[in-house]
Amino acid sequence: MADTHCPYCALQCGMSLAVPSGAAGPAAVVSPREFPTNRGGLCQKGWTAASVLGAPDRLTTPLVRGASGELEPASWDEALDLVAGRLAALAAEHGPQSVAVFGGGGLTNEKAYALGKFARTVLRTPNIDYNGRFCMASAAAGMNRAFGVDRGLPFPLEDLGGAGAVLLLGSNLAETMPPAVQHLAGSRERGGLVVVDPRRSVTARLADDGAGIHLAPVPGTDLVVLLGLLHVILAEGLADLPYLGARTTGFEDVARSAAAWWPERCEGVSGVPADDLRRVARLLASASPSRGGRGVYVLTGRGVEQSTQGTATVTAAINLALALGLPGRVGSGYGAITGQGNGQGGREHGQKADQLPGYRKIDDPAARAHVAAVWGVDPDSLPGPGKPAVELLRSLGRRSEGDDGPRALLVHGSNLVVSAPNATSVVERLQSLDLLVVCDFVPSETALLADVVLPVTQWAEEEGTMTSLEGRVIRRRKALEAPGEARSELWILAELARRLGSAVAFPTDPAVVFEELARASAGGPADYSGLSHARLDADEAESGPGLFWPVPAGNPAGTPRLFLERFATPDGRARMVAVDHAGPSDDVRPGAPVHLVTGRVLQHYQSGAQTHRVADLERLVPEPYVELHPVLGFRLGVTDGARVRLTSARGWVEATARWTDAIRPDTVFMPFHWSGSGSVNRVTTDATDPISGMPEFKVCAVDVTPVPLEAAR
Ligand SMILES: Nc1nc2c(c(=O)[nH]1)N[C@H]1C(S)=C(S)[C@@H](COP(=O)(O)OP(=O)(O)OC[C@H]3O[C@@H](n4cnc5c(=O)[nH]c(N)nc54)[C@H](O)[C@@H]3O)O[C@H]1N2
Ligand SMILES: Nc1nc2c(c(=O)[nH]1)N[C@H]1C(S)=C(S)[C@@H](COP(=O)(O)OP(=O)(O)OC[C@H]3O[C@@H](n4cnc5c(=O)[nH]c(N)nc54)[C@H](O)[C@@H]3O)O[C@H]1N2
Ligand code: SF4
Ligand SMILES: [Mo]
Repeated sequence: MADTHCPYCALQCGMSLAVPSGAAGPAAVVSPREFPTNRGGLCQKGWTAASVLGAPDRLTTPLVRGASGELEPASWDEALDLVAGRLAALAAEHGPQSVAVFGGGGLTNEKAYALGKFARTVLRTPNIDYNGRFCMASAAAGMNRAFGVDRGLPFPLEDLGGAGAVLLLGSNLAETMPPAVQHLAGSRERGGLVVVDPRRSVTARLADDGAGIHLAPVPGTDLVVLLGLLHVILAEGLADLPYLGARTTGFEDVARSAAAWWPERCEGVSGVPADDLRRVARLLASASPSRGGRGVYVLTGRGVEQSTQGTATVTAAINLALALGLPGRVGSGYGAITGQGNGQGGREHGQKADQLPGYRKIDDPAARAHVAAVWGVDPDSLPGPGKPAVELLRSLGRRSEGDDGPRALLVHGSNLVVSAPNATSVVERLQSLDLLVVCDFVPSETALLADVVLPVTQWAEEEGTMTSLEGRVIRRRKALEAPGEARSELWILAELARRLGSAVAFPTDPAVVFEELARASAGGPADYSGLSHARLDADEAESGPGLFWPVPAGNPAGTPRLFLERFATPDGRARMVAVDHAGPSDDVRPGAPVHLVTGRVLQHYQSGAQTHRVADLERLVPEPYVELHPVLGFRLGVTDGARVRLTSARGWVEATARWTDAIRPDTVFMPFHWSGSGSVNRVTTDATDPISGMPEFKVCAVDVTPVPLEAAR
């Protein structure tokens, strides 16, 4: 029996794994465990998580593309010698930047750290980024700018329970983190849950029956909704002026920018009735601490962040929270709901293009000196910042004057072919590489394109740490042996480093890697220096709920709530920044008259690489689908259950139409969990937010057409 956490999302539900004696590994039995985020609850993905480990097509040996063009089993020596030899040759001929690395927010802290270190010290390439750019980059940019630090929830999730009101923008928590819904019970009882989503999602329905209010804006117009709410707060004298004076800068500019967005003007752009905006603004104000309320939380999810104005929208949400005097007060605050299992820790320890461990900036001379000393290298040997993910992917294999894109890519923990925006062009870029190496534990669509596939251990087969959506550092524990020859990435990176002649040490024991990570993070914003596996184990044995960073060596209790005294900015005040609405990059137009929004469904996880291999989940949601309103269906001749095609400027996708009145009639919704002709990322845009580099997954313009019966398979 091992106490561990679910392998999937950032809620990191506590669970125990038992392996019946005599049974093979995947027969492990999951049982929920008391942990503050899930309190004994699990979703269907968590319950069935162990079965993926025994998937019939689990990768158990390295694969190398042979002369026949097929991937064929190879020994570890053959595969690693081949990879190291080709990486060395490319670097010698074209320079170190000719090799690129793509990481993932599902990797443990130890693996993410080792990957960043490997890129900077062995490959010496600036070209490393990761799938968190698709996920948390806008929230991170907005929080860093306003608060000087980015911890998704700067308070324990349980704090939500006491609030009078929760404003949830672009998050479908009831499907993406079901056990977290219990933390909304308090605000629902008090009639204070406000959900903003163009769909009447499962989460939006939680606001029915007097539990709160659902606002359904035109996709991509949340910034206007937020400016309208701020306008009402200011116009009706509901702002917390003493707090604004004592704890913020920039309020005057922000107030001026909101003055131009009176509710009726907002209604014209967002479609949200002006009276609803007033009602919500008053509800939030009456629950806010300055008016004697129980407290308010403003929370954002991918629905508002995966946008070319994602950072601006997060900034507007933070401005609203600051105007109400919420951040840095017990019982109130602003937070962004981190997505991937280690989406928080994965964005702290150096797999981000501009980052060194401890959430340090790679262009900061003091940070370079500190981390280089831990790694035993010359600070001047460390590369500078690289390109954010979408730009990096676009540059792969590109050859033109003055533009020599990477020729090799190592992928660790992402299934780009399905999950990257404008995916058809990503496949073209991957195919133009001299060498594609994919580490995975199942043959994902991306692995199937690779020249070399390296089988890894995952989750219940390894020790490590993860950092939950609240910045709580927790232990992942090994319960079973990995099948066949699957090896940990820590070992793979060490073996490649050795073959590439590096003198830098790459320990393979996760506890030792963590010790080094802790030293490298010391003094940085995400300081783990007071932590070790032993300390985390001891804390859990005393039924401590994990430790929240920063945990500097001098403050071993950790920091559940940030900003209570000051923000992490030079002057200690939160920075308010005026922002304005520009609209999506790909707005509806003749030829593409319908908004397409994308997202998730409870039973499937991300690219589906894992959940499509779980029979129970596959049975519940067996095929890709598109949600549309019957009014739109009638108008376009797309009946319920028929096959429908969505066409954008990038390409087309086909799926089964599902009629529902839970969506705006000018909008269709499609989850992104499928590959091939059902992969919605064939039509999404790869336009990005100018500050965060985050792609605009959530909104694009499509033409919606029925697929004639004879053409539909
Ligand atoms: N079942 C399941 N759970 C998951 C995951 C998964 O793949 N499957 N992935 C995990 C990860 S990595 C992440 S990042 C989280 C994501 O968690 P969420 O952010 O909750 O998930 P999404 O479904 O992507 O988007 C949320 C909502 O945004 C809405 N939306 C779309 N466009 C707009 C808009 O313009 N404005 C507003 N206000 N809303 C809009 C969609 O209708 C959708 O209901 O989930 C995590 N949990
Ligand atoms: N249209 C649209 N597209 C989206 C989104 C959206 O809302 N709409 N959301 C975006 C978001 S928020 C995210 S987070 C991305 C996620 O999309 P991806 O980055 O594709 O995420 P996963 O499908 O989880 O892929 C992770 C892969 O890593 C493997 N893996 C798991 N553990 C390990 C490990 O320890 N080591 C290695 N080497 N491999 C491992 C898994 O088997 C899987 O193949 O998708 C983005 N794409
Ligand atoms: S909510 Fe997330 S962490 Fe919890 S069981 Fe489901 S997928 Fe796992
Ligand atoms: Mo994500």
